[in-house]
Amino acid sequence: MKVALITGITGQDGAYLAEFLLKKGYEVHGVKRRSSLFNTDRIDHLYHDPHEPNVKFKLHYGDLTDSTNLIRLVQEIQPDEIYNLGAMSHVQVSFETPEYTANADGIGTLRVLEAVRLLGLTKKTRVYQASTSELYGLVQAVPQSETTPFYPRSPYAVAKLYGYWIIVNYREAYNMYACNGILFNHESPIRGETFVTRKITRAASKIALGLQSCLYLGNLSAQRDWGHAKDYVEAMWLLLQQDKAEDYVIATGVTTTVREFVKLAFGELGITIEFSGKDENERGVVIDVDKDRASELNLDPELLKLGQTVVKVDAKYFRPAEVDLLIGDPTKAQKQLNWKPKYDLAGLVKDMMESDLHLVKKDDYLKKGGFKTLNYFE
Ligand code: NDP
Ligand code: GDR
Repeated sequence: MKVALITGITGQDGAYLAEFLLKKGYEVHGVKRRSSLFNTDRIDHLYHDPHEPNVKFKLHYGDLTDSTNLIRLVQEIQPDEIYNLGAMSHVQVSFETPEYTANADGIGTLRVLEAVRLLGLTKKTRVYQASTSELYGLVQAVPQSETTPFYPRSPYAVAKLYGYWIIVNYREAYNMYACNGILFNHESPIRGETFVTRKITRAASKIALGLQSCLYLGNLSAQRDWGHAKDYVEAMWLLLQQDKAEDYVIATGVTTTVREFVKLAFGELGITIEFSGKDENERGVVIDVDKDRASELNLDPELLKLGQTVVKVDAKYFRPAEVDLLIGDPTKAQKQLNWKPKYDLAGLVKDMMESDLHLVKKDDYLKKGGFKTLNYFE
């Protein structure tokens, strides 16, 4: 039985990857941070009481900023594979916490590699690094492939640049099986609520139920290559199953603006949005409501009025330096890993909207029953 160690197990990708590896028969260990509230929502369904026999899923307290902790965990677990997914992963927040981001995302990667090296596990343990399309930053060429030059545009991306190169360096210097998955944006129903796709799918659901009046966004013209996280965790695993460690771009090859994503999300609810105005004055207005779709979804078709503004721009969401256009070239992964995503953008939006509409309806039901519902901040 193979043993895997995942940092960032409580995050979107950690949860899907853990599920994927358990299905493959792995023993899965995850590093979770101590927090004052439970932070294991995404993986609770995988958890078993550790007193039961043959438990295959184990959690350990730890942090990427703590090398002795990482060394101890790697020593105890003796993993065949480490997936380093832990990171302060929000680009905008990295402008506010640049030093912490460098420590966790950049030096954190070094700490994982050093744990493997110092414990003499370079021949046994393979390391996957969660690298990112944010490395490309300021557009040099499109579509972006493994050979496109990097030009990071945020403290997050600069920290990840260190992570990328230290992986390459340890591979070359110590002959380790260490590789970078340069993953383009990937989303899902369990995506963090402050990333733009999830912010949109949740807000569209709330607006359709009359629980929110307007969605405030930043740069509507940013273009992203959005895939589904379920497809992308399979690629992570494939990267560690090859004869030779190499770096790969994982992407769909299709790019879409934030504006278009908004239209698709509302479209799932039968609500047609049209955008007008420029820059900070741009707004999204309801121009049609499909009554059949509304009744199919048990929504009130009269709730939204034609001409009603449901999307506005708030400059507070603009970034000090933006990444305007990402579109990946996944040819190498398709050819060498035989990797192909199952979801397209329409499938992704549908999956996220179904889930968020369900969650918001549940919240609404609780609220109407006089129960306290969750507050969401972003
Ligand atoms: P999430 O933000 O959902 O999850 C990040 C995880 O890292 C969480 O488990 C978080 O713990 C943990 N973490 C944060 N700081 C530390 C720390 N100091 N020590 C240990 N763990 C820490 O991110 P995703 O799942 O979306 O992304 C996974 C990885 O892939 C990240 O490294 C991200 O930068 C990278 N990436 C993501 C892409 C995407 O589109 N999703 C694309 C390309 C790369 P907690 O739950 O306690 O906050
Ligand atoms: P990104 O994802 O920065 O690409 O990083 P995010 O969803 O935060 O932003 C995508 C684009 O949307 C624009 N945008 C907004 N973004 C947010 N969060 N909130 C808004 O209100 C908003 N309005 C417009 C942004 O400016 C940006 O252009 C994600 C993370 O998962 C990283 O960890 C990962 O490395 C990259 O994807 C690939």
